[in-house]
Order: sequence, then C-alpha cells, then structure tokens
Amino acid sequence: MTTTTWILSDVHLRWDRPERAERLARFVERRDPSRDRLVIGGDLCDFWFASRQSHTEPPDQPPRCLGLRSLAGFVASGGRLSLIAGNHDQWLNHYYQRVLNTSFTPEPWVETIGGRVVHLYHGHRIGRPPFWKVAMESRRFLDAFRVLPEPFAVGLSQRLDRNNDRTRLEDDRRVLARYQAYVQTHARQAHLILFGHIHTPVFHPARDDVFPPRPSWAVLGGWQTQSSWLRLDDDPDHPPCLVVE
Ligand SMILES: [Mn+2]
Repeated sequence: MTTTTWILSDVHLRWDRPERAERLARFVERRDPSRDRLVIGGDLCDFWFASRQSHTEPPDQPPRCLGLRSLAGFVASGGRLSLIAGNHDQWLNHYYQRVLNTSFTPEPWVETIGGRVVHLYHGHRIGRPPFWKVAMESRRFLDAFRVLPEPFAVGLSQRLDRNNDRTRLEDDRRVLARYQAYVQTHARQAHLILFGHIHTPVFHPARDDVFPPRPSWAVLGGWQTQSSWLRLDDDPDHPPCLVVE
C-alpha cells in the first residue's frame, strides 16, 4: 500500500485562537491513519500556550485544544506523527509526550520519499537570529511570562505582535535570504529542503540551469490566517505539491 506524507508547520495553537485548532482538526480528520503520515515542522503551539496555558491542564484529561485532540486521535488510531521543535514550542516535549504520545524528532527531519531525499528544518537556527529573539526563546523568559498578570501579558504580547507586523516584510526577506544561501550550500545533500518559521508559503522548483544545480525548496507557511501543507507521495511520478487553503 502506498503512503502519503503531509508536512505542515507553524500552526501556533492557543486557546484564544480557536479557529486555528478548528482548521487543523478538519485537516487531520480528512487523513487516514492507516496510510497517511503527518509531519509537523515546529511551532505546533504558540509561546502563549507554552508559557501560560499548557501547564494549567489537568494531567489526566485529554488536551483542551481541539487541534491537539484531533492529533491525539490520529496517533491513537495508529497514525504516524513526527514533530520537530520550533522556537515557540521547544519546551513542550514532555507535554507532547503526554498528550500526543510523540517526542520531538531531531532537526533536520530527513526521509527518502518516492526516491527524493527530503530535509525539514524549523528554520530559526539557520543563520544568526538577533540576540533578543534568542533571549525570548529561553526557558527563563517563558517562566517569567507565565507569572505576569493577564492584562500585562496581553499588552506585552500585543506590543510584540505590532512590532513583528511592522518589521515582518523586512524580517522575512532576511530569513528567506538565509534559507536560500543554506539551500545553495546543501544542494548536493537533498532533493527537497523544507523550512517553517516564517509564515508565507512559497515553493521554489529545482533548477538545473545553475551550478551547482539547485534542489527544490519551500517555506511551508503559518496557519495564523490560512492553512497550508505540502503533500508528498511515495510515487516518484507525483511531484511534491504545496497546498494553500
Ligand atoms: Mn518559529
């Protein structure tokens, strides 16, 4: 029987954004645990969830988030799920072990599918991120953020979002340039290189009119306002397909 691998990233689940969980649950419900395989390239959950929501759940209950419940159901029905850590959810390994029965796979996730060598990175460690972003990804920051009173945390988060929105185009351009350079230096190691972390999905087909020939590469895209995933079939005649909905 052939299998299909579905790769997605940056769903950024949190209780106060339930529409992301609903879209993820609809996507997961359409998958067949006996022949589909799911791979998530990091930031399945948002830092807000990691810091303020995950630890308040009773440990003997199913997860409160519908998206996580759908993934737990997929795994419980025998579906194969692989997760790599993103900068937002890197501290949630124990939580994912408990609710999804799944631990992080080391980065990059590497598989040969339909004769193609595929590498998947979250992407935040490619190149050199600014020091303040690295500090914000520390365990200490997460723990400090957890004990902030709600209105203060909301205010801080809104300020961060506004700041990110203002600099997003510029930031994404910088990260894309780092990804592109990375693809060029790893051209001989993979046929398809996938990244998450930035939120606009894009697929670049392979090129053999350059030297060295460039493999295909893609940014999987975030689920903040839309859904996106890459479909990979075992059949070498089926090219990889990036779907945005
Ligand atoms: Mn990220």
